[in-house]
Amino acid sequence: MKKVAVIMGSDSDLPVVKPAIDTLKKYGVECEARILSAHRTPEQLRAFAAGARAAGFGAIIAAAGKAAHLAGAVAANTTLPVIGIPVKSTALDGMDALLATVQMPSGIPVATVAIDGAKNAALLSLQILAVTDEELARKLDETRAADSAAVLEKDRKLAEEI
Ligand code: RP5
Repeated sequence: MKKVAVIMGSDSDLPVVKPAIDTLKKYGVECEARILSAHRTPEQLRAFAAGARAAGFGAIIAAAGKAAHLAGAVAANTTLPVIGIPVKSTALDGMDALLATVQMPSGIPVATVAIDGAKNAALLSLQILAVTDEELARKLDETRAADSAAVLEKDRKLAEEI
């Protein structure tokens, strides 16, 4: 099975990114976590993105805050699917990172999830891998069904209580 890369712009992003790593592990998908920055380590980031397909990756998650050019810089150097996580920082509550991540120019797509939306980033990467992996697709379907059943159970309990 293909691997998923999880890149963060700084070690300070790790608490936000951790749910993505945990979700990938829960589904048994190999992930490689890296700290690489569009601004602080541009050469190393470019080399990683350019070699990612040959290295066996099927999708790349990129999380960054502030002037969040990380996901875009990755996408500029690979045609693997790139999923951007805008990370909330203090000054502008993550709106800066959201706009920097989502507003990509035509031709270089980044699939952007919600601010701090690490779990959805992981799930989206799994759904991408599941296009060609029936076992993974089955696991994702099972989780959806279980999540749905949990909501319906809460709905039933609420109706009983009120
Ligand atoms: C971004 O700037 C990083 O992704 C991080 O979210 C933010 C702050 O980085 P540090 O100053 O904490 O290293 O590049």
